[in-house]
Amino acid sequence: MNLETLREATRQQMPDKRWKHTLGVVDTAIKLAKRYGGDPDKAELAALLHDYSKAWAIDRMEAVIRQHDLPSELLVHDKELWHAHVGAWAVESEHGITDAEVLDAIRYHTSGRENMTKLDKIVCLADYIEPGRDFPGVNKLRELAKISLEEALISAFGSTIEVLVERGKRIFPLTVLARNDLILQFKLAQTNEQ
Ligand code: DGI
Ligand code: FE
Ligand code: FE
Repeated sequence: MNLETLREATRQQMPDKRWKHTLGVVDTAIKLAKRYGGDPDKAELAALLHDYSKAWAIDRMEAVIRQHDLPSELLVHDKELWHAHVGAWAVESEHGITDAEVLDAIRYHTSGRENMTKLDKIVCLADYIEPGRDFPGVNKLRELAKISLEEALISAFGSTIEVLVERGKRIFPLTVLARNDLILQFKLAQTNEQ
């Protein structure tokens, strides 16, 4: 598996704007990995592939979920969640990516999950704060990202949950589990520091 081939294949899945976002996530993920003692190579690969299926047609994603036994629960939640699971399936089946850590970081980059790995956290946070992102509160997240992966993600998931509630949307349970777990991890880390 050659990184240049993967890069080209990924670029071809998406419009230019999404590709630019992807490059921003790659850059940011590598920086976060270096800052927090993660693996920069895995961070680069997972970030490159994180939105592989983002621009796929809804019908195509639904077919993958149904035909390849991805969690059917996805079908009753926001379609924005689908590309993460479908993308992990796609890069494994189309490009032979087998690194479970990388596949999980892609699979959970939107929702998060309980017991997020360092790589999960890095990719998820890089996705929120890459330089091209512009939403209320993004600069606060960029500042928090300099202090703590956990604290930044607690805030990021909190804002996402607030927006979903405001819009009357359902919340994927993994996001709530992820946030609860991160709060516990963050508190424990603070207690240990004292
Ligand atoms: O693919 P991106 O746009 O780069 O970012 P993403 O994969 O984090 O997708 C974010 C979108 O997913 C955002 O608009 C909120 C939406 N979403 C819908 N339901 C949920 C959700 N995000 C989370 N974390 N949890 C949900 O339940
Ligand atoms: Fe995404
Ligand atoms: Fe993204």
